Amino acid sequence: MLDQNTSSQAAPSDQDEVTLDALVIGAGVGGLYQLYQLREQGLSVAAVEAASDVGGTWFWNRYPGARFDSEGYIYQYLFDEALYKDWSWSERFPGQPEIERWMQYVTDRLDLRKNIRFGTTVTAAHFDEATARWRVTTDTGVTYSTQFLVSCTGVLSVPLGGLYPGEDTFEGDILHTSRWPEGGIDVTGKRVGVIGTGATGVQVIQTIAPQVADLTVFVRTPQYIIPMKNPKYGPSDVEAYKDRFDELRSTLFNTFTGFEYDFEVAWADLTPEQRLERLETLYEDGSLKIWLAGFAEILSQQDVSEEVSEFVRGKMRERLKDPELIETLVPTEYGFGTRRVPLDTGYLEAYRRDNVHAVNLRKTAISHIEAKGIRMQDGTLHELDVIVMAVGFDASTGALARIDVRGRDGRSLREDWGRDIRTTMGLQKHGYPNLFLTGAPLAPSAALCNLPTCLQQQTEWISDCIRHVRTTGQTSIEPLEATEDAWVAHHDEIANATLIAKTDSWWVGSNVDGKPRRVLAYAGGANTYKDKCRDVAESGYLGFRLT
Ligand code: NA7
Repeated sequence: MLDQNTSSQAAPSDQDEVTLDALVIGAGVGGLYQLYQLREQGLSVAAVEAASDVGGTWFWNRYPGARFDSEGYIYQYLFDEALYKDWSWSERFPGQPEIERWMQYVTDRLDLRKNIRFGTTVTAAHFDEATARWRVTTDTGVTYSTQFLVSCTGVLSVPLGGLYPGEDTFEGDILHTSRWPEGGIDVTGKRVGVIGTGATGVQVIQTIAPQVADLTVFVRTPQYIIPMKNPKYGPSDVEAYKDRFDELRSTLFNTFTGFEYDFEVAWADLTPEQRLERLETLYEDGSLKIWLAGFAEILSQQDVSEEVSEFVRGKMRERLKDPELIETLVPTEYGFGTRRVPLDTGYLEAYRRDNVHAVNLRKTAISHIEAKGIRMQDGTLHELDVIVMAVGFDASTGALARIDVRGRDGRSLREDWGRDIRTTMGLQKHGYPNLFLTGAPLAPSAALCNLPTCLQQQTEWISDCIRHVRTTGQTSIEPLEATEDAWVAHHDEIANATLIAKTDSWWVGSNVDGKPRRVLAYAGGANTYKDKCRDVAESGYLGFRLT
């Protein structure tokens, strides 16, 4: 039922207390589509967004060189052919400014802005059992009473900070990549230090190396690096990918990682020569294909992992040439693809420039940050004008755990996840009726997926679920404890058989002190996951309590 005092077409109210059918937290890729779907269903719905505009990840991550590692044409919404085809990418892997423009295009085209309240951070969300509604508090003083609450808070939205003592004493600029100011900062001719060499660090380093006077990169865990091929798109390229719209729509939701390509051949079925030939072909594609369409066995079999890892190491050694750089920058401690694989454009070659220096933190760790720069434990001081923190995020759980979320009986999500990170299919959590999650742990969208594919699937499932609750005359839905136990057990069984579980990274939460360790992403495949979600819906939500 629509509430009397709101309308699905209304602008976000200026009242201090707003009553809604549904509130969406976040206006990124997931939040925008969720808002649109629920509005189309006729619900009174609004979204709140901490930023001053839409975009989520693509609003915040405006650091130099930020760009897709997914092909642009698979990083789009597929529910509306015209919406898809009326946007044209200028290259295979577009950069942040173009991505942000695309998100603005989607927002305006779907007329979503009027339903979004920007500059608003949710501070608390408490479930009131008497009314079966969520009471949501924000930092602007506006509160919401809503039947359904959907978290689209992003997988990588809480930057890590305060990692080293003395950060506040630094006399130059110190900033996290995901808090890069609009308009940028001028690094020309400056002495810059970058801490962190994940997908973000790689993009920053390769971009600023030619601009700065001096670049010092603090390398702790090196990455397997695959060179990106990023051709510009002319009209015929654009037409060619748009012609594949129907094919993409049927393919993307049926692959292991939501990309257009998938694992096709078994390692054991090929001769050593054929394996090498296949690896060379995939490497030459200049995309994530060698990882996500190579050999699935790299995720579970140590011998295959070692052979493929050695193939990539060989390519990296050829590019780096210098033995000291090879020692610092070629990974040996973990297997290819058990952490997120970055694509690069001259990242490795940047280290061969005279103005770029790699500091191997495995030999000498950072002691602290002080007024003039970064002091090492051996006493060396790296004098700097700018420190770039490319140190990553409190992923998947971070944003929601920073909100005081209370479910039935006053239970706290922060405390629950502080003990053990559990969800039901990454979509709901036992004890928290009518709270829906996207990008949350125990679903592929937590890491192992082309995000728009998985976020479209999850938000569509949530919309269908909400429709079911309303049309069957119920007021709330919540997974049973046994359902959650079964999903967690299923998730763990698959996850713990992979080499991902044995490898430290944000994928297992090891980058955040005290975070309970669990493989965050469902590793059974986005395709399998989608089918399991569909089965739940088709069963009439068996294993869920509808009241
Ligand atoms: P990541 O992938 O978490 O990388 C963070 C990097 O920062 C990584 O190299 C870390 O080394 C390093 N790091 C973190 N803390 C420290 C400290 N205290 N000292 C030195 N180095 C540190 O984050 P990104 O932003 O690059 O990428 C996140 C995702 O965005 C990526 O996976 C894609 O999905 C898109 P460590 O590995 O911990 O030794």
